[in-house]
Amino acid sequence: MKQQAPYIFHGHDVSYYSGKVRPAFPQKNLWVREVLPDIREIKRRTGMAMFPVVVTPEDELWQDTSDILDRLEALHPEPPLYPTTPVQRVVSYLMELYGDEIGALPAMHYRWSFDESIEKVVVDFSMPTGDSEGGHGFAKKMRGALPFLGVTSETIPAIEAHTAELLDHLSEHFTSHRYLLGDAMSLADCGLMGPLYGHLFRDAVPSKLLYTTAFQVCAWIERMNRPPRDQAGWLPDDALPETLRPVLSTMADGVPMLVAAVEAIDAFASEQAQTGEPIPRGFPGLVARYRDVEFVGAVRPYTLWMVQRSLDAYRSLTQPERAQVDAALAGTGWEPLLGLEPVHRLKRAPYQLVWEP
Ligand SMILES: N[C@@H](CCC(=O)N[C@@H](CS)C(=O)NCC(=O)O)C(=O)O
Repeated sequence: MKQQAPYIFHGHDVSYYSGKVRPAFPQKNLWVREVLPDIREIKRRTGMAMFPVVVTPEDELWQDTSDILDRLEALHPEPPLYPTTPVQRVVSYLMELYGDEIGALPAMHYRWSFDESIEKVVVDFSMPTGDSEGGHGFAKKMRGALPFLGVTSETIPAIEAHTAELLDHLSEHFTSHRYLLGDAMSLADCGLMGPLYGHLFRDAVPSKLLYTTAFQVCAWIERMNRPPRDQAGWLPDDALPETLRPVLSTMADGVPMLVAAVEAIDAFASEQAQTGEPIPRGFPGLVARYRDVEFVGAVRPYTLWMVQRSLDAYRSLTQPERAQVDAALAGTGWEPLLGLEPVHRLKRAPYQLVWEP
């Protein structure tokens, strides 16, 4: 589709979810203009003070990174970000799910548990407005919120061990492949940029960790933001790179949380749907295993909407295709997620989550 005007991308360098969408524009050779989020305008148009958003040349407003990527793919299918073969397609959605829902744990910890990271990010937040005090209130609120996000003295060792292991496996992988599925960017890479770019690569404490222990991951981040034109494609025959299995296994540290969240949302749904009230963004009560510790945090109904994306991709397959996916993921720890059968279903209409009848 030929563009008459640029896409307007409301994003921020140190924003988690902006990092996920930004690479899609150069990858698809689209004309884009990035602006700082106009929160008042976003709230006026969507009811939600949440970014990134994209305003199209036709003045439609797209909110939510998964929705944004789906729409870009539908309108500009070449080069594709979404594989159509069973294994690579399901794995892409699972990695997007990891990036959106589980990668937030290390991202929040490394940004808000360390004075050094806070000092830098407060400046990063304040620069666009020129109000040097502006970011301090937010920083204080976020630091105070860490226990509610599940970042506590009990879970921090597990979060750090998870991060170190993930960076090791990714470094190994990117030594022989330029992207997660081979030699072209995919939805999986975009999803992983959420935690890795805005937080881990840009914040003071984790950026040192990346620079000193994960050079190949830094090189991938650079490729994502400035994608080279000579990408050759994903591995042939729907294969997964050998080096991706350990990455998937470490990512599966988050599977018990996702399963517990879906079960809790399902249990909460029947009564909540009767009330006719808007669906709350979160409620307490998530308890799950995370590596060798017990994780206690909030249940967010949005998690079900994200999990549905992977389940829909898996369930739309034929039986033999599902068997291929099962074989590829066997032993990685993702099996319980694909086995979920939530009774309730959420949709976005157009910006808020509502139960599907
Ligand atoms: N699920 C949303 C999450 C977006 C999100 O949480 N964005 C952050 C900035 S990176 C935000 O606006 N947070 C404000 C809030 O949560 O109220 C997406 O994928 O777009």
